[in-house]
Amino acid sequence: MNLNDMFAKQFFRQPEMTVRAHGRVNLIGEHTDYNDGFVFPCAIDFYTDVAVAANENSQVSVYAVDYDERDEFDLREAIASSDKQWANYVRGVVWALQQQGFDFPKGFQMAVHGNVPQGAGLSSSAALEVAVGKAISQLFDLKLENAQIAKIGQFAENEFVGCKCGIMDQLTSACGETDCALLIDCRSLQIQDIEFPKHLSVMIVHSHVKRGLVGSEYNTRREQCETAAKHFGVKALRDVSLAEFDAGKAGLDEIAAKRARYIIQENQRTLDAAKALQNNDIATLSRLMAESHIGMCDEFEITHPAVDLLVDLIGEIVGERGGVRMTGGGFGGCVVALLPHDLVNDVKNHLAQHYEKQTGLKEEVFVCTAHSRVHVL
Ligand code: GAF
Repeated sequence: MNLNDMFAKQFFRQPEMTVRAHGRVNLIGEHTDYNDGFVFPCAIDFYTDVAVAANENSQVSVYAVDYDERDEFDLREAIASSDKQWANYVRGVVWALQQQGFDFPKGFQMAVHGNVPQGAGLSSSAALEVAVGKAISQLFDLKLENAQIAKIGQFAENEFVGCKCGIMDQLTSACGETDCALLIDCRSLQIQDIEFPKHLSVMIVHSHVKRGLVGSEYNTRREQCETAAKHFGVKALRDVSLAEFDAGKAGLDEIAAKRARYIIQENQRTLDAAKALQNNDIATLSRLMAESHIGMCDEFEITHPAVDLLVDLIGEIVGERGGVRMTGGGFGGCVVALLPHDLVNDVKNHLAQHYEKQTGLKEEVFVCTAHSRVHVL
């Protein structure tokens, strides 16, 4: 049954429109977004769809097809957290719009369905936030720009859900470009689209490591970065060069110093990697992605042994003909590899031979292409 039919079954009418927003994978530039730095993601094949229709009253009713659950709230009352986690992304966006003065007079009915793997670090929550923001904007003619919708989604996640994430995931979902990776300046929100070389595949491999403590560890990393920025007397670590870091690190807490060094280097690597991809200089890209992974492992301390193993196994096949590293917030989740199409099967076979044997976990491989921004279907 398609989403329109599911909507009709729940609400006894047809939706006015359906909006689609994609998940994302980040090629390089991890945890740099909330340091006002650079990231280099693309939107991927997986998406969240929301079908909506306006109500005549102030009631909001949301049906999650994938959980077979329904959430209801009234716009005339203060919006509180729900005990259903998925519902908080919808409530959070409505709350964020209200907080920012976008009042809409009527409620709505909504059906949600997504296929972004959950808990994989591929931004299922950002895709939901962006789809909901776009749908409300279209439904009530709020005329929000896509970048504004991304910011509303981030605000919802920071202040309503409680994860102090940066802007990367929402902005990628809101502003993706077909066949391109986006070099995003997370301070100015300027985006440069860089086309993938035709001979490369984007491979994502899910480690299936159960991610625990992601939220709290994520927020801790952010605090450590902020402590370091304060030490250097700057707004964000984006404003510190490696030379300034080396000259001024005395007195900074050892852990915060490790985190800061990683961020400062990762920012530069991201800029260099975007240039390398643009110039089809895959050997350089390969080196930068490898250095990024080592930084995430040793200095930022967000990888996991099973994820490190995936990176090693893929690296054994790909060598300098492609790059591989963990992607996303960390503590499990996925690795991303850029590799020539003709190596895809070799990598799959190599992983099938070794990963499960050594970890007891089964890898899951997705080969993706870069997709376009949030849109009405
Ligand atoms: C998560 C966050 F939501 C992003 O903002 C970003 O910080 C990422 O982790 C790490 O690069 O996806």
